[in-house]
Amino acid sequence: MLITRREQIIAPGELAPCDPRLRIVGAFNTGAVADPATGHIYYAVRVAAEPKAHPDGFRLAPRFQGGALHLDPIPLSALDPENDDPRGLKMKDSGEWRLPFLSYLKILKSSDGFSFDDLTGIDLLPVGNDEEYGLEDCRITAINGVFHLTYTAVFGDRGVVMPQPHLITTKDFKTFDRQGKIFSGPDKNVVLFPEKINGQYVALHRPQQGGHADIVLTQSPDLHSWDSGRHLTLNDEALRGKHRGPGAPPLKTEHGWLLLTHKRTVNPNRGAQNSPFIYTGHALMLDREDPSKIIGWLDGPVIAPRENFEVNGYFGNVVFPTACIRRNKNELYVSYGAADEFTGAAVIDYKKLLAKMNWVNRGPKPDIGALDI
Ligand code: MAN
Repeated sequence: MLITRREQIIAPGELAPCDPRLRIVGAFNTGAVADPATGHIYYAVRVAAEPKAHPDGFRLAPRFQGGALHLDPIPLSALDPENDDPRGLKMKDSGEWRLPFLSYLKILKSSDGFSFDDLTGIDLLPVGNDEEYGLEDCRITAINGVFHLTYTAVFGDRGVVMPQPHLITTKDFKTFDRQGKIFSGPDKNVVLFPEKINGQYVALHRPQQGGHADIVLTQSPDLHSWDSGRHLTLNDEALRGKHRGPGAPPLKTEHGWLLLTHKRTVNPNRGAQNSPFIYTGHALMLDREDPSKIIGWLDGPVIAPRENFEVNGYFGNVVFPTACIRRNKNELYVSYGAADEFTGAAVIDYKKLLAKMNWVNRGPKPDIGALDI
């Protein structure tokens, strides 16, 4: 079996909200990193919180501004009854959008990757107008002993929900330095490589260009000014997907950079209870020296919604990988969002993954038995 362990590790009901007027509806899309000093794993959980109650005839839409939570009343009659996506509130007349939830990050720690002694953690709440709808989908990369938290800051830009990647750095997960915006939106899913390549920081991101959403590799001398980037070189038609994005920060291996991605496809079995899409996790191997080149890939997903907590939830049928950590020679530890509600963790048999991958421009598959991995 490719996946040897797979569990729900965090549920929203286990966490206390940052404000008594809110209830937590999601604890998902959780970035994770191993602390080299202790072997503990630090997490940045995306907490999504909705107003606990709504006045009759209204839906409250949360917003965090000037250090305070605001709940804006929207008459139910103003909402588009045709919109069936629970992730957004669409106005009937103007077509404008608000979010039904506020997101923020909760920092937690685990010694084994599956259990937590304390779920109180530290909350990173919105700061500044360009975070008014929250902080979403954090990934963590250690670069030169500094943990880099890249996340999507979200705000309302004339009725459009605008996602922009921001950066927070920390050395100890106790004090945090807000570095602000690192890419202009609409853009999401920034993952940083754990070391400079050819003297430059390297990132993968998923800018939204004319409805097309795909993975772009870009470089920077300082993490703030980036070159225009290039799409990952796709050697196989099967890899082209209109909606895919970086999942976990790339992991350095002896074969290249192992990258977990997510991909959105239309749910063929969509019924009244089912979400319109399925989100799956995939695996690519990128060239060590030129990571814009895909040198290996897995046919089909490495992980797809299967367990109850992945299939049923706030937005069902979503598996959204956000961290990939080498546990030992043979095991990868993956944390992922499940159904936009829970955090899952899985252990993947690394040798089997390599053996199942296809390799391009490399002749025959590497002899997995002989590899020192
Ligand atoms: C979006 C992401 C995530 C979310 C998925 C699935 O693409 O930004 O926040 O988990 O959709 O709903």
